[in-house]
Amino acid sequence: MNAFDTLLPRPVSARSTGGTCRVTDPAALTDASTVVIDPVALPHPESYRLSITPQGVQATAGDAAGAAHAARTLRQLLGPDAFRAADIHTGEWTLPCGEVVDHPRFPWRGVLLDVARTFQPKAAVLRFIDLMAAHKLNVLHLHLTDDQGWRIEVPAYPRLTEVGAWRKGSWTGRQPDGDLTHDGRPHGGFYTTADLREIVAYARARHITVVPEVDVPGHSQAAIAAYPELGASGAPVEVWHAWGVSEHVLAPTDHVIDFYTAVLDHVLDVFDAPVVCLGGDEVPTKQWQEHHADRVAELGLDSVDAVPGWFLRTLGRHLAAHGRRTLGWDDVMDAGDLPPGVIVASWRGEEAGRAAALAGHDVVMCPEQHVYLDHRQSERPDEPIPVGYVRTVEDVYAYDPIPDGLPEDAHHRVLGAQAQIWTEHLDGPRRVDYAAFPRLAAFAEVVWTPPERRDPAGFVERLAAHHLPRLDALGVEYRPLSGPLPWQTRPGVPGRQR
Ligand code: TNX
Repeated sequence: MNAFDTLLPRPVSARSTGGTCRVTDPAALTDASTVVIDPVALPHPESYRLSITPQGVQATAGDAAGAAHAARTLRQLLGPDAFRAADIHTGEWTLPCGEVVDHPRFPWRGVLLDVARTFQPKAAVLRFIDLMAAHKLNVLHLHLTDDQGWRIEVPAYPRLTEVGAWRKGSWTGRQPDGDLTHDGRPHGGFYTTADLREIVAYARARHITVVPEVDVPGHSQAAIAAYPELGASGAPVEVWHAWGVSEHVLAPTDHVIDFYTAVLDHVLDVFDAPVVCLGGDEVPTKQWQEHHADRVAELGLDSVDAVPGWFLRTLGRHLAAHGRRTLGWDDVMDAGDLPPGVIVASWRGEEAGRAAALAGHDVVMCPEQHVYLDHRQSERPDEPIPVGYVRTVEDVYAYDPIPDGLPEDAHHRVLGAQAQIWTEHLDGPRRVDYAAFPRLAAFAEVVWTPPERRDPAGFVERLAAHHLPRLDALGVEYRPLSGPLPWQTRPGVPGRQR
């Protein structure tokens, strides 16, 4: 296998021409600012071309993102040691000679990182952005609010983080069965406005868009704990320490809309993404039935089932007035009155994505059956994650983002796909590594590489021989393909089985 066959994600075309090129300044070579931009020669978004001869390297890109991709491909061609930041400034380096022509299959190559269930410190988020960049992924969906924690400082409402960012413990097993015992270890944290500006700028410099999520009208118990008047029942609640779907939802009042409009104004100030996610998933209607029947009638809604749509429409109008689009989980289609322009995140399978695309909506494919990376990776009794279907790296690799049976003239509605890293059972960045990698490497190829260039038969071999050494060099604590799990061999890192 020549070096051009080891690239991940696999390029549109790559061939070896034999021989090598000596590199005297690898740091400059892998700096995107040295790449020539030529949008006429390379009109496709994010495209780049490499020509490596014994005399030198010619790197051309269609745009700045393409230049970054060119630099990332060159780093892979330099070999795994080029991923050790300290090493790249010293020593002798060579590149294999050859030609690469490349651009991504989809514009939305996303990863959701759930920082609400388990807070990820800023440094961990920045590191995660670097890992995404190395895999040519370009959308970081930050799940910032949920029942178990509110992670974004909002100056107008300090209790959101003073109260809402902290819980007294975490449920450690599967879903709760009524018995709400927890581990007794307080958990929390939040990002200041300065932190978030830094994260957004850091991502932008790597051509990654950070899409913020503020989940309404369900998954809101942490906000209700901070400001009980937001809640549909009016009763005081704690930040939740269990997992699952909380019955505590937002009240369908003007006060709540005003409150969230102010929250969104802050979000719009901090995040520059053209898209904001308003959640909309898993909303129990019981509290509206009990406490807000008159209000639902006054709003002219047929039933409580229409309340989530009312939230989405009302807050989505505010986003649209500021030039941003709304992203919602596919539950937002259940009431059948989805406003035009809303992007649907198809998570309960492919059906919602197909239906939304046929109805003229843009969609991001996130089916839990394929790309939920919080799910277990094997049936082994020592596999640490207690939930979900078994999803192996091969399963993720086999996924195709175009829903089965979607007519060709609607394919352009599929913006791409997104892997989800929910963190109920990942208690810190190390466990996030374990869940994300190497499955996220397989996902990177799903969203980047044209179908005819995918290699289901050879992928795992390529991964084991060539990409896991890159992840080792990056210090990623991935799940090995076989053998002991990382914590079963500590501290014996050398000779660890992949
Ligand atoms: C469903 S995906 C959820 C999340 C959970 C996840 C666990 C979605 C929109 N809702 O709140 O974290 O399952 O796999």
